Amino acid sequence: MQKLLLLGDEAIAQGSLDAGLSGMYAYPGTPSTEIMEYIQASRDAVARNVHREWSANEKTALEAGLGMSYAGKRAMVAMKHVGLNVASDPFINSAVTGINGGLIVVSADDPSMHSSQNEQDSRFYGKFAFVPVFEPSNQQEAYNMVFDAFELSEKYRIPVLFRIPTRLAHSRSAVGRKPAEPEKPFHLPADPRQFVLLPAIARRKYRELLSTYESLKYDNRLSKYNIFRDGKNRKTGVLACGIAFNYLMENFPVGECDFPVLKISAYPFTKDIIKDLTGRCEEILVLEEGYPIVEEGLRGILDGNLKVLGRLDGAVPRDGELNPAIVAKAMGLKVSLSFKVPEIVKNRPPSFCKGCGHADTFIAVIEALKPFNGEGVFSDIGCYTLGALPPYSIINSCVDMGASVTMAIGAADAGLHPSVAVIGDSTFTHSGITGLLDAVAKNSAVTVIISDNQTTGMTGGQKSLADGRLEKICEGMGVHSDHIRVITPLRKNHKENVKVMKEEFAYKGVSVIISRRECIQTAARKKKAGVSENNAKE
Ligand SMILES: Cc1ncc(C[n+]2csc(CCOP(=O)(O)OP(=O)(O)O)c2C)c(N)n1
Repeated sequence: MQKLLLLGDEAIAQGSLDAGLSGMYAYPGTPSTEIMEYIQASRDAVARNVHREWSANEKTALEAGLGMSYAGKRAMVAMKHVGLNVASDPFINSAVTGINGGLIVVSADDPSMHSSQNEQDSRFYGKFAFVPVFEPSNQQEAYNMVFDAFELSEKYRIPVLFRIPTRLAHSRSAVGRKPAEPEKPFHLPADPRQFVLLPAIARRKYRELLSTYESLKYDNRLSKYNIFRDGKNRKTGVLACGIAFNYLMENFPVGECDFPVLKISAYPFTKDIIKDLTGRCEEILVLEEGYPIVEEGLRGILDGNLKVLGRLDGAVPRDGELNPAIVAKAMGLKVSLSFKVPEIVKNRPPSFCKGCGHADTFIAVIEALKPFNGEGVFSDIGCYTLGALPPYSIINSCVDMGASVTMAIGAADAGLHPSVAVIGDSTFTHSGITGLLDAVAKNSAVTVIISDNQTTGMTGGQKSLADGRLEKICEGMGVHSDHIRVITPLRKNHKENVKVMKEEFAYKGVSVIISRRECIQTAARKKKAGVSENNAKE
């Protein structure tokens, strides 16, 4: 058996390729990005011509994945947890239509919000959509689960959700590979109306979905990942979900854990499996990364007859990421912090890279706003959000992808002038475009500054879909060409850039300023790649 040293993200990617994947669809977002990047770099994927292009956003990615499934092929879709909010409409409805070729949706959660706006728990979406959820506890399990997930998906004709947290996505472990499976042949759905959610069809399909969700609990492809291990110490039974099981076991590097432990890595599960714990223990400690979803359910089932410890009673912190030390404390074990964090990896405040075009854009915005209210701008999510920090402190909002444009519209409606949005090129194509259409349709008095560094910088420099097309997109959407201005954010152009901004801020209609300079990180990477290519040719 070949073994590879893989990140959790890469284990899922490799598993999908070995399980006969035909199409990968994703929008970048930490900690999920490496799934697509691994497939894009895979020689096997290139040789097989597995589809592996970035999508405009998570919703378009999921819908394209569903389309590939419609055609009978296996597809995978990946995103960060908040991306599932964007994709939630097709996600929930795809459970009702059902699938044809196997469909896996990977949602990578970010407890403790290392690089996210919230720490929502994707398992919630599984229950919400009546979709089975796999929550691997380690990289090998993640790899193995992909095979079961595709089979389960095809057997029950249902999409399957994978939930992984940052630590699993971004840590490496040896993963043994299984024999590779061929891709599924192209075949259209037997029922031509399967994907037509007219109310009469949807009602029938929804009832089918509810009954499928019940049957799933008994399928071995899910239940084999929920494992009970008995222990002599019967006072406390531990129910550990996904990676929390790994954190638990890290407290027992030598010898066995002597508490009875129920590991949960797949949902839904039957109430019966809980009896292994409730039947022999005085209290149950629930360890789960994210929301107290299982804990809440357990408190309901047990009706106060058994003590339940977890996030809801403070045995475990209510928010934030778990780790082996938190688990040890909750269990009354000795907490051994054996690793000292070296100086070099200590927290450093984030800042713009030296020579970043976003910084020069903000310096111009600050000056151009002075004669007006000078109150700042609506911003969006990307490297440019650092404009919220000193010495700039010019950003008043960062809510969700695309919200800068639409919040600026609402504030303009309320009388704010100038109402200015700052958005990156990738965020603009993700979900700023539709907001701009609103602005054009209503002739809102807003200025949208697209800080175009020609890449998706924040997530590592993925392709930006609007590259070379921004002016045409804005014009095509109805922004008057007189009010589509292109500037180059360099110190030497500062005066001219401030002048352009002042003119557009004064205008009482829709204007777009494209402030374009390539991301210096991407430029450096390209240069390096070019150099090594030249060297290779010599
Ligand atoms: C719904 C959603 N999807 C993905 C992300 C992750 N993410 C944050 S910013 C960003 C894109 C940034 O690219 P761009 O707007 O071009 O700005 P840059 O970082 O290049 O300055 C992404 C993908 C997110 N926060 N929310």
